[in-house]
Order: sequence, then C-alpha cells, then structure tokens
Amino acid sequence: MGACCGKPEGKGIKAQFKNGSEGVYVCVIGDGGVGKTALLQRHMNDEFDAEYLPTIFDDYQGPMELDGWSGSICLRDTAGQEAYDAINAASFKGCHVFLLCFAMREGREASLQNAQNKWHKQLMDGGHLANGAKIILVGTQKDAETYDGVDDKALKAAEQIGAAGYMPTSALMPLDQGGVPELFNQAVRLAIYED
Ligand SMILES: Nc1nc2c(ncn2[C@@H]2O[C@H](COP(=O)(O)OP(=O)(O)OP(=O)(O)O)[C@@H](O)[C@H]2O)c(=O)[nH]1
Ligand SMILES: [Mg+2]
Repeated sequence: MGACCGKPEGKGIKAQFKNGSEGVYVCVIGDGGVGKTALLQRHMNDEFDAEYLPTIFDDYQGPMELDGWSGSICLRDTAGQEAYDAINAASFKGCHVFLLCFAMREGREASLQNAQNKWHKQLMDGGHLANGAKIILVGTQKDAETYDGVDDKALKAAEQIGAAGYMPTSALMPLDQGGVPELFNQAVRLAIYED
C-alpha cells in the first residue's frame, strides 16, 4: 500500500468527472488542533499561521487542473471539537475523498487512535463511505519531534481501515518539502480515476 504519487498508468477518468461535470469534494477530518486548517492554508495560499483558531466549518471552492483534467474542487474543513459533530456530519455528505488527519507530534498519540476509532467509525456509521469514497490517512506536523514508531503505527492503521494510503505532511515546511501538494493531487486522483 502507498498513496504516492503521480498520474496512474492505464486508468481512465470516471464518466462523472469528465468535462468538469461534477466537482471533486475533499473533506479534512480528525482531532482538534492536529493541523487540518493549516494543511488547507498551505495548499491554497502557501501560508502558515502559528496561531490556533478552532474551526466550526468552512468550504473552499476553486478550479483545479491535474494530469490534463480540469474541473472544480471543493475543500471542506471540519471541526475537531466534539461539540460540532452534527455540523460535521453535514459536511461529510457526498465527499469523494476524506483526508483523515492525526498529528505525528510527540504527545498526540491519541489522535491516531481517534482517527482509527472515532473518526473512521463516524464515516462508517454515517454511510459516508458507501458510495466508494476513499480515505487517505494523513500524518500532520512531521516537522515536529515525532513519537517512536509513528510511521509503522500509521501504516498499520491505514491498512486496518482500508485507506488508500498513508501520507506524512507538514504545513509548516515550505511547499516543496511538506508533502502538501502531493497530498491534494493524490486526493483528486483517487476521486477522478477509475479504480
Ligand atoms: N509545527 C507545526 N505546527 C502546526 C502544523 N500544522 C498546524 N500546526 C499548528 O497547530 C495548531 C492547530 O492547527 P489547526 O490547523 O488550526 O488545527 P485544526 O486541526 O484545524 O483544529 P480544529 O479546527 O480545532 O479541528 C496551530 O497552532 C498551527 O499553527 C505543522 O505542520 N507543523
Ligand atoms: Mg481547523
């Protein structure tokens, strides 16, 4: 298993995404403070904000071009805080790809357990994976001091939940080092290409 990277060989674009007819919906989910909004900010604006402002929900829409395909992409930012579970469920609806985030930082081990138990369970229980939606397990904050065996644990978790792959990232690092463009490109590819 691996989620990286580049245009897949010999696969066509799904009919629903041809000619830009349907937009690609990508949703970031996971515990509060792991860095979901920071990933989106790095991806969209090439910016990083050290200040933590918890999200309730946010939607970003824009054009996207990849591998000669052009269409639109909608990025849905969700809340890690439990008080917003009901709003989150509305954001999960109809998404093609879930970026299921946990923090690789020392001291945030529980965020990987929650990715596997709490967040994946919410996707399953809500039927959000029923239409063939895909998951990438995303490690965030790889620039920080990380805990022992984080990559092995993440790979195992990714396999157990049937994720398409595991990608470690950093929103703090420059675009060409943090794995963020690769992550969003891979998310779009998972959505648009035939399996
Ligand atoms: N060092 C480092 N810090 C990060 C990174 N990503 C996010 N942070 C910091 O972690 C804190 C939380 O980031 P957010 O992106 O707001 O977290 P979130 O997952 O969106 O949190 P909620 O909206 O509450 O669910 C902020 O202070 C960020 O600056 C990263 O890649 N590296
Ligand atoms: Mg946020």
